[in-house]
Amino acid sequence: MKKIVLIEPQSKEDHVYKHVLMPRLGLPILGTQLKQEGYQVSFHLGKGDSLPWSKLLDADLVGISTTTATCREAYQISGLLRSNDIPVIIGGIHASFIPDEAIQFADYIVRGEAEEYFLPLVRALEAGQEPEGIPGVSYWKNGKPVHNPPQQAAIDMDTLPIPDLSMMDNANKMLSIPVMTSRGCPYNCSFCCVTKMFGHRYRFRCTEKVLQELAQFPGKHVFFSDDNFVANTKRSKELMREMIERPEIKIKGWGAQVRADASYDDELMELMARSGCSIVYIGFESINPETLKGYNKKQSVDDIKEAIRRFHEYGIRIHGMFVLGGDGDTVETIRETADFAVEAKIDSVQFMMLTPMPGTPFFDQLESEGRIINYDWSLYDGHYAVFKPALMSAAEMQDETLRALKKFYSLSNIFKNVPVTGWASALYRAIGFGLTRHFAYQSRWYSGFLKHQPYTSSEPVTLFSRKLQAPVAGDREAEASSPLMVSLTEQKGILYLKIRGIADNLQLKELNRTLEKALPRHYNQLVINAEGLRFASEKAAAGFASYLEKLGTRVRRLQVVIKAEKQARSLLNWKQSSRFKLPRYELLVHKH
Ligand code: B12
Ligand code: SF4
Repeated sequence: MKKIVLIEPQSKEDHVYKHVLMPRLGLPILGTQLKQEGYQVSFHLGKGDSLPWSKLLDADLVGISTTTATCREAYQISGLLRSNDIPVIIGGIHASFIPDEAIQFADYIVRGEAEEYFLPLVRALEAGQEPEGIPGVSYWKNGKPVHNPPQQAAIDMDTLPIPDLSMMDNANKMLSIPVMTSRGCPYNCSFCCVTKMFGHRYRFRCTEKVLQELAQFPGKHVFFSDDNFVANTKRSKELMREMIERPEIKIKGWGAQVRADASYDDELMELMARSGCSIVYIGFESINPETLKGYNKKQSVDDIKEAIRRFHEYGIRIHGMFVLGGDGDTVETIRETADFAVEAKIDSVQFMMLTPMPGTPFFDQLESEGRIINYDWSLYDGHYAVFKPALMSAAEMQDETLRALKKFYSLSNIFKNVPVTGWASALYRAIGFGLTRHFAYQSRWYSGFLKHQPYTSSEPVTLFSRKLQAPVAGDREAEASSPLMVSLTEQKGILYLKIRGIADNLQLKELNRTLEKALPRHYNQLVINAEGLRFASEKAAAGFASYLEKLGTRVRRLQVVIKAEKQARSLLNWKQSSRFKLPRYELLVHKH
């Protein structure tokens, strides 16, 4: 098992951050560990279509990272690889919280922090052993998923290698280099899944090691990929002092996520400015005190105002991050937030919609209240209203948030605050002007979906159940076929189509005609369970594959569940094409 390929998939949905080339550091760290043990490792960041498929199909093992918004892309890639007998391990924050879902698409899952368990898992697989006893690993046994108990202790940060980013194919194109100095967060905001994944205890790498890593990037801008870079002010000050004093640290500047209350510490602010901090990303979250309380943010609106004033005083730009849609928020709150951001002269903002991320108490609460209206994980990136807010409709939240973004990134506001924010900020706002309009155009389908979406039942509802076309006597292909049993149900906004029987081309045509009429106009996800479907001929299999392609243009998310590997291969003509164009559907291969 020498050739290991690691993939961080990007979402297909349009998204402001998808234009930012920067990996999360989990896979680069795990890849470095493997490299140090003599494995041949490559790391790729991108959408399925952009990946080097010839390399992927030549791998002995593939590891894929997930967040909630990118898990579907991960599942699609995994399905295609597994149908070619390439073992796949999935890890990352989403798989850690919903392992029962993720394991359906993988051979193995590693839950939680993986640095102590990935290598042992790879070694066990090489030796043909079951990963029994490796903490945090999920795998298949006798057709059932087994979840080993989770790891007990958090990883010791000083045992981690410096991630070797050279294994990433387009590393030199990164405008900002990610460097992680800490994990964990002592706070407990209701919408955030970080503490469940990395814990409350704030752990950090020793200053020496961080400096060693920083010394690799002269002339580059660095982004500290910590959740709260200055949660321990003593160590942050020590690090910044060294960054100022050490001649080998020649980075161009840096940015990091910090809390608003960091601005109250004068010495810290002074050191941040002197060590090259050019921008801070602050979770302001809301200007509605009730919402701040509901989020358990432990921050007041005055803290926000003071932070803006003081960071500007020290010449540091502010990217203000707001989460709209708390139970105390109305349409007015969203409008007022846009006005506040303009008036307070924040350099740039992100107005995200509150999103119930799996693993958070907020997700559990909304789930139990039946308020989640869309379970398409690819929309869980803060750009889409996926639940029913308390004091407005989901469609209002969607439209108003976009309007607020357009207001902040308006032509007038690009230039309005230049005397305070400077030209660099104006440039960001100008980019934001383009991105928000592009996003508004790309996402207009979702607004329509929210206004019309009629199906949200929590129990399955049968929309139709039918027997399709009996075999025609005298036709050889039809004689090999049997009636197709087709049923369409809906649950939680997802349509499930189950097809059983042996299909010939005539029946497939009939299926096409029936679905044309039966499928509702406004829906987002269709799951076709074809586990019980067989084909009367190769021609029929090819016909079904092209039918799925066609359907994939009508449905935003199409998932096809199949059982036999042979059946999977007959569907997969994608591999033959010279340009690896992936199918428009996700393949869920039930191997076990
Ligand atoms: C840096 C960062 C960014 C960067 C780079 C993003 C990127 N490439 O995804 C930027 C600023 C661009 C960004 C943007 C966004 N981000 Co961001 N980001 C982070 C942050 C702060 C650090 C990431 C990191 O390096 N973590 C440290 C490494 C070590 O962790 P890791 O990669 O998860 O890996 C460990 C384990 O998960 C596991 N593992 C991971 N993958 C695999 C794979 C295998 C095979 C195995 C065995 C193990 C394994 O082992 C690793 C080592 O222990 C995290 C918070 C966090 N603490 O993780 C948020 C976070 C990942 N972001 C988040 C979000 C929501 C976003 C956005 C949607 C924007 C937004 N609304 O704010 C966008 C989406 C970006 C995208 N590409 O889709 C959420 C994701 C939540 C979720 N459940 O999906 C997080 C967790 C923040 C939060 N507070 O909730 N982000
Ligand atoms: S939002 Fe930030 S401060 Fe709140 S728990 Fe998450 S990482 Fe910590």
